[in-house]
Amino acid sequence: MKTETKMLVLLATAVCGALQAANPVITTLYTPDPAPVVADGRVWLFCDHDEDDSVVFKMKDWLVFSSEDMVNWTYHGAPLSLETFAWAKKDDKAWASQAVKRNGKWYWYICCNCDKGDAIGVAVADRPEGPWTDPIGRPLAVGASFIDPTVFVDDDDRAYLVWGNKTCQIGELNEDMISFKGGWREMPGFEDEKAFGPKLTRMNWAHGKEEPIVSYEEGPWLMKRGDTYYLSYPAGGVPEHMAYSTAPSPIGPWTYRGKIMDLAENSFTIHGGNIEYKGHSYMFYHNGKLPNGGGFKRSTCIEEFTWNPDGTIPFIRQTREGVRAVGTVDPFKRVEAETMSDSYGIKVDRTAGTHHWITRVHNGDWLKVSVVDFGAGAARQVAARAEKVRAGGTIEFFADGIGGKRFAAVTFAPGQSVAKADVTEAPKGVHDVFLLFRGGDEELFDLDCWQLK
Ligand code: FUB
Repeated sequence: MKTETKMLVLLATAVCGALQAANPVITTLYTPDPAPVVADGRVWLFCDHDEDDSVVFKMKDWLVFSSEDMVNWTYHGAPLSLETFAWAKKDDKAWASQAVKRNGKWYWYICCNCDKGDAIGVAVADRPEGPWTDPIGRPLAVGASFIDPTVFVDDDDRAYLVWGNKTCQIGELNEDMISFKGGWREMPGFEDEKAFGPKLTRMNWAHGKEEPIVSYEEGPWLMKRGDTYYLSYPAGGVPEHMAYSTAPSPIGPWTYRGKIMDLAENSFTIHGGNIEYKGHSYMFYHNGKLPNGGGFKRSTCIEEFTWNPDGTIPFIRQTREGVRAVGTVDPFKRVEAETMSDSYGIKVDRTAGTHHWITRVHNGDWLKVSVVDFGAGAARQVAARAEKVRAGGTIEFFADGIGGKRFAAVTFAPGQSVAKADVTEAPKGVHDVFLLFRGGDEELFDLDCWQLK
């Protein structure tokens, strides 16, 4: 396709992109099995990572993002991988995880394979971006179908880990968060239909007959609201929907409460959990709706919901629109290039550490930062910093959509790491901002950040 024609197609895509769905919320990588946690005034999103070329589960590392407004997410890298755990098989099974902050330290519970089978591991860090280390040098628990750990610290400071596929195991953690008080056991009542829902039937080929099997599949999420404990989980066999049970204690007795969500679009799994943030309730889950997505290339989505007056969880509809912003972005402070609500064409670096940037930037690619607050319209200059300039190129800044108001354009010549330009007709108030990348056919630059003055 000729460059000008390609530009027209991409501009049309970008304009539609501005008006369209906010789900999935991360567009630069595949982000399955989202595990959100609120800490230090932000929502931290821990997830695993389907590789771009996955055709079966191909997962090597775990990712971290955060947000203060629920629509723009900042990438904090891939600080944890199978390499972190010396005992982990390096067989692409870096599956679902959850992290929690306790007594100033972060604990990230993951699952993968070890020589003896399915294993749950734990890593510890001082901050979500890491560095993360393995504090025990061995798995925390090993057993058949030991996957998908969820961690919960109760009001009385007792902490629990729950996990399992077609089994649901619970163990109380010691205060150190890296050992169990007395081992673990199957969740009481796990086989009871009143506790975990009507059973399904499955063909037992060895015995040549159908047998009943629990509806609970995997991916538990344990939380508490008031005096009630909630365990939500993918259920119904595969493809999975999301269901939940409630109990007066973390070990039951559980009562099955029904379906929370239908099957995820374009994905045979669904997996997630809920949080409260800035007075809103959110359910995180994944689907396969990112371009080229599918059952092995899944992406984090978010829906807001309102608890029923009786404390039950409503049925939550999956939407393309996602959630509304609960904050704004201040462009007069450094805005990381890897902070965005949507994008086209670009990727992010795949490193650990605290410094990150966007990569694979080509002519016609773009990113969107939502709800940017320009204040009274005093912006005079925009400055951008490149992590690495390749062929060089221009960033055009638009308010409210590509083809909307172009208020600045900065150009990086090869070898130039900072580019500045005057703002023409500074926008006032809150707008979505688009950064459109222009240049030749080569890769243009890796972008680190931008800021208004
Ligand atoms: O992401 C790999 C596996 O798929 C997870 O561990 C399961 O919960 C399912 O989402």
